[in-house]
Amino acid sequence: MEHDARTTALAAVVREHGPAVLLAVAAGVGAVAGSFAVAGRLPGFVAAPVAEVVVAATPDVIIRYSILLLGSLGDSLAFLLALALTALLFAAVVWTVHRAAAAVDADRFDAPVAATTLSLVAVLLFSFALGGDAASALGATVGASIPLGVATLASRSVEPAPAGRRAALGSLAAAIGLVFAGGVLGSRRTVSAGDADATVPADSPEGQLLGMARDNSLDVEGLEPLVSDEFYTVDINQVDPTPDPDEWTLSVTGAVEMEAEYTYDDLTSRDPEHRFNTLRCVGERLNGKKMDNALWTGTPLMDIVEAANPQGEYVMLRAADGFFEEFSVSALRSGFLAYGMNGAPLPRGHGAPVRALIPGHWGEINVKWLTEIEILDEPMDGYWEQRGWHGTGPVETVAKLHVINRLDDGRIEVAGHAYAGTRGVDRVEVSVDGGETWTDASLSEPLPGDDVWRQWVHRYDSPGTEHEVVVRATDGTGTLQPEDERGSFPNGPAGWVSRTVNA
Ligand SMILES: Nc1nc2c(c(=O)[nH]1)N[C@H]1C(S)=C(S)[C@@H](COP(=O)(O)O)O[C@H]1N2
Ligand SMILES: [Mo]
Repeated sequence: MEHDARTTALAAVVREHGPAVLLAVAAGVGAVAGSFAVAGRLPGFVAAPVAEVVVAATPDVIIRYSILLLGSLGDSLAFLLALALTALLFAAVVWTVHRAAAAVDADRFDAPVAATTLSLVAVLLFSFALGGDAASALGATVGASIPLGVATLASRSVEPAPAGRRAALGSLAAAIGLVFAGGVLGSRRTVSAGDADATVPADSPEGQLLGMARDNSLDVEGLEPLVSDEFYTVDINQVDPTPDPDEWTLSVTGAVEMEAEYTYDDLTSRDPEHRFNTLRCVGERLNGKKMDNALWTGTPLMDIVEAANPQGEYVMLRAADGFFEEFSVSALRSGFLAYGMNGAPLPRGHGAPVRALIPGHWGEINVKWLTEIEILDEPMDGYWEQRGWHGTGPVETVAKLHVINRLDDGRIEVAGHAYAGTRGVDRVEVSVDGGETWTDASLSEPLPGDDVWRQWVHRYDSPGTEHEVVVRATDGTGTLQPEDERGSFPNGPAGWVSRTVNA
């Protein structure tokens, strides 16, 4: 029967080519793991350019939801896809070389060894072409050589065929081992996003302000302090750029009387200022965790903007990762250029060497890895606005409910953070009966600054049954946080946070 014949033919193909393909895939996986072990999640990693292509090729509707809404899950999916594609690219290189080598007369030289050597040379060249980084390319080559070496040895001692089943399975096992080893090594290399650092001298200006933030933080089990322990990140790319501060410049261009260019030294040689500033992502859930506060060190943007004498009312901030956001020059004037965070140099994940901080606005216009300030005559869409979001305006007022503790004396303790941008938070009220009656929560002492969150806490006797706790904030202008619920897209989440508490 024709169908059977086809199945048999397919089986024959699998028998003939299956081991070679498996071997090539194992080598590809080894190459990616080896490069990661050396380079970490940095631009030299062989999967970095592939990740860029993945993001560029992803339709805007998916980007719209995946980065801001799915957040780290969307990030991980795109990164995994990039890793898999990179491994397959290397597999294709190895397979092609092996095929070519097999076509050569095997009697005249040691075919498996020649094929392995040739494919390793190809892996070295290909990974250098991808990552542009010699160490990472060597890592990839060593990574690929292990599964290939295992296969060569296995095929010589066990089977005559160059890529027998046993050889292929051995190489696959080697590749899996490499993924674990490379994963551990590479994660260590990847510079952390940079979190609150305890080694800042207590008597430095930063140390004193961080000390004040510690002192003002409410003593509530499980509540994040006023300077976040872990500051969230949101990025359009899988692998962050790493501009060299010595070569980095910030240019002021467009509708200005005087275009200008500043070096890292130009900015850091000015008298440093330290500001608390809270950021919140427009794409987060209402009671989400993409809202954090840090102490930033840098210089006000005002002087730089004025020196250029802007002729337009709009500005586009552009960054080294291809990100760009537009807003008004008046908001830019109160902005800040930050090169330090929590007493340490600005971490890579938060935009080193220099990022913008624009008080009171959603996180997205706080452009990281800033390279250009372009003054515009006409408004233009930024990166997220091109994808349907409206996240360049002032933040909504929010009171979050992140902590529910049962105290030893039987009472219930609820707590969280409240934030209202430059309007400030004056009051947080809590209802423990689903919104019927309201009580004032205690607030943390305010920190200095125009754009800083506060913590709130409320303790009460349990009603003995399941009940609904609702929180709402009032901002510094006396305006109560609107009750109507709204999802994140496109203007950012709104509404009162409520959570069910079991007695
Ligand atoms: N260059 C650049 N700047 C950026 C982004 C980005 O992807 N690239 N993300 C923006 C978004 S959506 C937010 S919410 C904030 C988050 O800053 P963080 O990562 O330091 O928390 O950075 C903004 N600045
Ligand atoms: Mo964001």
